[in-house]
Amino acid sequence: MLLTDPAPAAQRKTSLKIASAEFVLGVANLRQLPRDGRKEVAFLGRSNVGKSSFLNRICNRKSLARPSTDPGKTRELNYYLVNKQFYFVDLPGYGYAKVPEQIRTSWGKLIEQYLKSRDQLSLVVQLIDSRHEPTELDMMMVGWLDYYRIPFIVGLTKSDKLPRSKMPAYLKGVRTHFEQFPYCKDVIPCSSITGEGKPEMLAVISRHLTG
Ligand SMILES: Nc1nc2c(ncn2[C@@H]2O[C@H](COP(=O)(O)OP(=O)(O)OP(=O)(O)O)[C@@H](O)[C@H]2O)c(=O)[nH]1
Ligand SMILES: [Mg+2]
Repeated sequence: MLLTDPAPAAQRKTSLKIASAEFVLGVANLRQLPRDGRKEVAFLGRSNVGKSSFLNRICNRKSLARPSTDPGKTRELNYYLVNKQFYFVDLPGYGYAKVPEQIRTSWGKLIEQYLKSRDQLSLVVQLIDSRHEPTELDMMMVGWLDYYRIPFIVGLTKSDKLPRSKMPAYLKGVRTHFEQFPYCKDVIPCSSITGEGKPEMLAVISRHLTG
């Protein structure tokens, strides 16, 4: 079972420091992807799960990525250059029912093509709302990641909304759910309000960028 992080305690603490982060590009068509070969870490999850908010939190910025008041708004792959070295990619949220079927299908294709063909993709942060069971689409995405052999971690967002007493049992259930996937490297509760999960996530990201 790969969910138990194999790194020794000292290494776990070696975290990434984010000194700079800037928006560089919105990609609606894969032909527009950067060609500079920098490594990428992509944030994936259903619409409104908290991708943009958590990205802001880990970059110590309030409005780098715009959190949506209007779910389904992030329609492009948004590229953020971090420390002038690598990219964080905020992927369009999937599963928002009010988006027309045709657009949902084209987003799905864009995301799948990206995941399957992007050699410099080092890690995917799959975000799942900690107040709900993973949806069918969440499980389909995780299935893709594993099938395409892309290392991923699961971030359980909005952990501030889950009563503390419920977290251990919830976490155990979710870990059991994901431990069947060899490419799932960790499951981390996180909150863009309290900052929970940020050091742990940065440590895993750092290892995948340098490894
Ligand atoms: N309580 C709480 N609310 C959060 C947290 N993260 C995000 N939210 C709220 O959830 C809503 C959606 O957050 P976003 O960051 O825009 O979600 P997203 O996944 O980027 O959404 P799309 O761009 O539509 O795919 C906003 O109203 C946020 O304020 C969190 O950790 N805790
Ligand atoms: Mg967003």
